[in-house]
Amino acid sequence: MMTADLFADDPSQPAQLRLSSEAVLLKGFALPDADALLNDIATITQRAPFRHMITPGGKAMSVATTSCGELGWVSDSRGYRYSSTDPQSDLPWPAMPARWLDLAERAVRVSGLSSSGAPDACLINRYAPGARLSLHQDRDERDFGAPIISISLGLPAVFLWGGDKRSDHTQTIPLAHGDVLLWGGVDRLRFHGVRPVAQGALSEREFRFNITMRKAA
Ligand code: MD6
Ligand code: FE
Repeated sequence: MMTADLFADDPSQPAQLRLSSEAVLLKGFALPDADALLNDIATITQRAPFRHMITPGGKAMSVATTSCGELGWVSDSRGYRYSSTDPQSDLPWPAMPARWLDLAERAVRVSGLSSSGAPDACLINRYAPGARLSLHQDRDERDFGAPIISISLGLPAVFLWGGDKRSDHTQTIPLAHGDVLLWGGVDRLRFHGVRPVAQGALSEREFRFNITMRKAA
């Protein structure tokens, strides 16, 4: 059950919704930074372009992916892992912008979740209409003590929030431009995914972007 915890006496504060005991959705929390975040993505992807990684099963992901930070998440025929270099260029990933680390710190503080430290890895996803992410757990990190911090930008999406087992019931959570979702602690290994992103209206943005910061090492 999702419970709304509105800051009733301060209408300037966005809503905070608790999905589970240690999973929190901060509606619109990144809105003031959204244009700057999209500009940062444009800069990062000049050096580390979006690409459709191949899963260990041999299929190209529908989501286009890149990374920034000390470690980047990569997938190929050998599996999923973190790498300090971009396998496409053999160069280090672009640095995580200070603005992103600041936003992560503020989101963790506002959410009240505990954290073993600042993120050192950041995955950037680009969803064209139709792109999706099947149910999975984030378990390639060495440290599960820090929450996953997920920022949604652009086209809206439906996030699937499952349990500790793949077969557990999933809730559907609408994610809009500027929303920040965090999950840690006892909820750190929850199954989650993204439904196929719907086509936007003609005037709307072309893509959904997702920035996911983690502490991987
Ligand atoms: C999202 N991405 O794009 C959420 N997790 O909204 C993920 O959950 C994710 O894209 C692990 C590895 C790659 C991912
Ligand atoms: Fe994930």
